[in-house]
Amino acid sequence: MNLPWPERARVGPFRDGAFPSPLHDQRVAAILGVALGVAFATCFATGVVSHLIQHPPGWFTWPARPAGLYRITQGLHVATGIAAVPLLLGKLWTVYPKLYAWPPVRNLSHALERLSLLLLVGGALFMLFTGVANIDQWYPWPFFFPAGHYWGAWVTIGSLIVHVGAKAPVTRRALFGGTRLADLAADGHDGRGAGLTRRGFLGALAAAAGVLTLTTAGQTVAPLRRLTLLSPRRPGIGPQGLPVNKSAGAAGVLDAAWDPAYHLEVAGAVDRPLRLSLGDLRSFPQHEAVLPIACVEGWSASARWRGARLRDVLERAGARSDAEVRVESLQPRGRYRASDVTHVHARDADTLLALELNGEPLHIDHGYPVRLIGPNRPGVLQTKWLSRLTVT
Ligand SMILES: Nc1nc2c(c(=O)[nH]1)N[C@H]1C(S)=C(S)[C@@H](COP(=O)(O)O)O[C@H]1N2
Ligand SMILES: [Mo]
Repeated sequence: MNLPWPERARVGPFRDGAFPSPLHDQRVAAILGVALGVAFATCFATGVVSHLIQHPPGWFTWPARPAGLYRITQGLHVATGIAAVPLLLGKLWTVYPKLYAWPPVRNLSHALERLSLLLLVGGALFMLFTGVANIDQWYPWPFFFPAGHYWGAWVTIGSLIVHVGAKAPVTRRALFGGTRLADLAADGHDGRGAGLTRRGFLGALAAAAGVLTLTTAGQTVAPLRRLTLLSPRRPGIGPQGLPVNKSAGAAGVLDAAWDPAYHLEVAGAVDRPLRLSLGDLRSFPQHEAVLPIACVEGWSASARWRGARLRDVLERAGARSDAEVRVESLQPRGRYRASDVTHVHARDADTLLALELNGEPLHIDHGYPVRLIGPNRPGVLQTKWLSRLTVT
């Protein structure tokens, strides 16, 4: 044989017909692409909302009502991310023969497209891996998870938009031109014998996504509780019927929290700085509210909280009516030892300095002596073991 060099290089997977499965086709790729597009868009939007709530720029105000809104947006974030795992793996398997396309690079725009796919595939795998690992509180990387996950999201969504733009005509043709969906089962076999049909392949991926979603949603949706095989925290399991993310021992607050001389300081932009004992806090009108803890990791659980209203305490101290508050914990170190309360949440009748949970004094792991709990705040902002309120 006397083939010119480039043709002689076509060995192994570069050969024509190296990938005979009829599942490596544009229609399967297009259907999975649309499903992934919807999942990633929902995951991105809900993720950005969560980021904005935790780092609010001037133009953004997150409302205090409905009280369970964050539980829904963050539940969706985690559910769509998890459903995307089997969809992405299926899609990558469907299209991976294109890695061996011949010639490897046709022209400049083809080269750029292949390069952008590197960002898209790398970004998507990075987002799903870091997200799932975070749910398990496993951090096998040197960077701070929220920052890496946040910037990774922009890279991924940017290259996804480029990809959707580049593939729109092919996708439209694959989905609406020629063969109907009903033909899928029939034309899955091409005479080469055994193997999944296209419908069987897509059905298996959809089932995998569905099972993963159901077994994860149980950490938020009470009727699905018994199905939560994969989620590390289950609503209803933990002291006082509520899961705990950070225990008092792990936070290093045991001595300070049990100290009989405990006081909550109220300071900053107030007319009358206060030093409130537990007895003082109990002498405020006690208010009860049913509010969820909705963790960024996707689990959530409702509970009945009781304590002094934050706004009553602020009023006693003579704070302005539009005051914002930084709440700090007895916890000496750690990123989540403090949080900010916007004026919308500080004025809300259900934002409490909670002393009781489900009819009993707070368990030490739930924030005894006092924790903050407010409607529609991410769990990470529901600071436990309060030591100080600074009004700004
Ligand atoms: N001081 C302090 N408060 C904290 C945390 C923390 O690490 N330190 N973790 C937060 C997170 S991430 C969540 S989800 C909730 C969990 O509340 P729970 O343990 O009472 O269920 O508490 C929040 N309050
Ligand atoms: Mo959390």
